[in-house]
Amino acid sequence: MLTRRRFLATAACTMAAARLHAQGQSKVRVALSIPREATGPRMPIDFVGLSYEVQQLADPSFFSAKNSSLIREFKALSSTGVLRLGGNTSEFAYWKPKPDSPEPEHPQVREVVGEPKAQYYAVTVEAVRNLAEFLQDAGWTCVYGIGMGTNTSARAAEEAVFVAETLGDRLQYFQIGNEADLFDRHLRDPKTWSAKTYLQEWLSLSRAIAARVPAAKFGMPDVAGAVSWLTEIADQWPSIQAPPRVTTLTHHYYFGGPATNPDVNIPNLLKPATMQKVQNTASIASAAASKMCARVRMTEGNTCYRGGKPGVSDVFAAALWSADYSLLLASNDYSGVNLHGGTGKSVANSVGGSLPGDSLLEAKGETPEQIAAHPHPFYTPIGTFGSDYELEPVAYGLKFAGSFSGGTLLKTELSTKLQATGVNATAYAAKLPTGHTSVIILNKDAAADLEVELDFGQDASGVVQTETLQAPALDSREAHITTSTKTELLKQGKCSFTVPHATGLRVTLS
Ligand code: BDP
Repeated sequence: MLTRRRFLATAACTMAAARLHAQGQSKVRVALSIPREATGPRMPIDFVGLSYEVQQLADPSFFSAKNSSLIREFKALSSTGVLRLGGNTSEFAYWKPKPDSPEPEHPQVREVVGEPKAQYYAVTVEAVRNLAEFLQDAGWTCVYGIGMGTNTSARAAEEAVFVAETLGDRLQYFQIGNEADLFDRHLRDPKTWSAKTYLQEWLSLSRAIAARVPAAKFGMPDVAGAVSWLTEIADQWPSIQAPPRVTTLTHHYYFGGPATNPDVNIPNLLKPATMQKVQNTASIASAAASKMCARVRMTEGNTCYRGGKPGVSDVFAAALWSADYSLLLASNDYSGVNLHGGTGKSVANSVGGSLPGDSLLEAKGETPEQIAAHPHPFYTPIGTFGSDYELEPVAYGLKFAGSFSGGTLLKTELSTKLQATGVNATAYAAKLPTGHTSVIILNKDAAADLEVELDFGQDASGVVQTETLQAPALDSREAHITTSTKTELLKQGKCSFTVPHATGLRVTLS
């Protein structure tokens, strides 16, 4: 069925496709040899994840077994994903153990434009019970965010006890505080706040939790951008007496922002230099994690902070970005990626009350009806439309990358070889749990098509199947993953494919 929203999107993308066609296209040939041995990192089966604001729990019916259409979309994205609860709003939640528990006193915080307002709300036993049922039905686990900015050790521990009991094995670990590297803006004294002071506070909260929940595991420090904190913490770790159990080092990543920033555009999002920066951060983060015998997870991120940018975050380019981004992190031994999203209201509240992307659309003259046809927030992997939910393009990229979950990556130079052709493309390969070899080629180029010859080795044999990540154009508000019904036989270990511009192709040899 063509929904009203889809109709608007289709009209926009037909125009975009025509525009790209007019730019003219070229075809570039390249041969790629696929190594036989899987010597790279293992991509966990729960690599795929989503991140939501804790404030989403203020409506206990959202993450509940009754919200079956949301569960349907979670399952469509992954059968074994990880829901991370956190975000700026997590600093203003308070635990309400009983219906008549009074609201606690809150400390004074500074109000800063663009930072969340100090709007306190309760997280209740009902919300946590419903969350447990939601996770059970979706087949997902949870990284549960407990506030740090305005919380107390006693309340944190009390909440943790109930969450651990109620979520059971659906709980992966606790995270305490969101983006503490930015607390100097509104929640702590900028003169004294540092990775060191953070660690002291974190230790007192996590020790209070571990005292009541001895099996508690933690992910930290969940920084916005200061990955140097991961290194500092890893360096200080050996001097900490009996530290709580940290399984994961975490950080966030937004390509750019806010929506009003003209540099947040499709060419910049997809250009190789963007991924080079991601690689630089990933090298620092995974080195810190290996010092602590932990893994890294990118627990919150997306294309454009402060709620995303229409025309960049909610279009097919975001799908190619998220596929590439996720696979690059997987190649750096990350345990997973949680793309941030949720309802427009919860994310608007997390950034001070409104989404800059909306003002952009108003200025462009979009009608309220046209504006409502965009997902809110603009980057959300699952859009909310009335009482229904839809997977957005950015989620399709994550899903496409997630097809390697459970597999072991092959260490390859495929991306280097592709980039030497001058085409903006990357490629990754994995040995799947089935033993089959699978290759993903992401042609992010706006114009050049690729003619790829894959060489699996002289004695390789079998049939190849393909899956395509596609849309009419980079700026289409849609994405599709299509499995070809045709299979091909390898000839002398080789097979050839066209990967059109702005397309992802997955080739699996079985
Ligand atoms: C992150 C916050 C999150 C916001 C997001 C954004 O943790 O709560 O929703 O930025 O700006 O820094 O979109």
